[in-house]
Amino acid sequence: MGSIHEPHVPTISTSYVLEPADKFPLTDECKHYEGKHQVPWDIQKYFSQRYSIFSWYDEGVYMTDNAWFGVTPEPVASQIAREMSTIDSSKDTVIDVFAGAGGNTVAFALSQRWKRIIAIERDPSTLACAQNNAEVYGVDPSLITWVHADSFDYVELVHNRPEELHPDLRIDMSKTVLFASPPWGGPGYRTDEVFDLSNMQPYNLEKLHAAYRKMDHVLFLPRTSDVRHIAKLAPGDDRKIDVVQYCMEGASKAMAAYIPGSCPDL
Ligand code: MGP
Repeated sequence: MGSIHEPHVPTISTSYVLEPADKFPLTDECKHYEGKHQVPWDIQKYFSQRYSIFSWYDEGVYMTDNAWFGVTPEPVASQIAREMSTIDSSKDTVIDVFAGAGGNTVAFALSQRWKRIIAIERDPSTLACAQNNAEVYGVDPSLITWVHADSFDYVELVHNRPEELHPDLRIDMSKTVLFASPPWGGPGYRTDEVFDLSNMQPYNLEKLHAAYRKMDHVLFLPRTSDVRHIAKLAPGDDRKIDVVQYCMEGASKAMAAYIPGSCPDL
């Protein structure tokens, strides 16, 4: 008996180095703690502040244990989103390069200021939490393009090989603001009276600046960061960097530096 031959239809598939992420499933690392007794000791302080971190915590917010240290509390994330809303209206895209559990991404989305939000997270469980939390907050899913990647790889592709990015991840740098809330190397920063940003781990100020300097960007940094160090990043004598301290209940939580991009050919 002869075999049946299917006609050979060539398929054209285009694969990109980075593509938008699908919905990631919650994993065992993604937790919604309901009582302090369930919470590891080193994050119990943050659990006590859970409603200032996410006011809708009880509606089903999930976080990984590592995300608790760095997530931006909701009032601060909302204030930053309000401040960034006043950035010149030619900008229509914001990139949250360290999306974490989604605190800032959700605030950007709720501000309704941005046509596109690109949110990058390299840990799959943390990304799953962020996607879940955006849903909890009722964010329009079409507003956020999630990316599962190392954000330095993404930024490098944006600058040097944009054709290797899926079209939904390509951006016009002149219309984009980058927001970076990087890891600070844990809560140890608090022991320094003035925090030396050259020592920030795993990415110090020089590394962040080298990656972002061509774009308008906002760096979210320890409250005691050395502002003289930040001032050196201004891209010219006539350009200024705004540094804002964000406080809750009268005490600073962190600062943000609003840094203009330098000319692309610098
Ligand atoms: P904190 O270190 O817990 O200080 O973080 P706090 O709450 O003032 O504690 P106290 O005991 O000194 O009073 C304060 C805020 O900084 C957190 O809510 C986060 O928004 C932010 N934050 C803290 N860490 C360790 C990080 C980090 O590593 N990365 C980022 N991006 N933000 C962080």
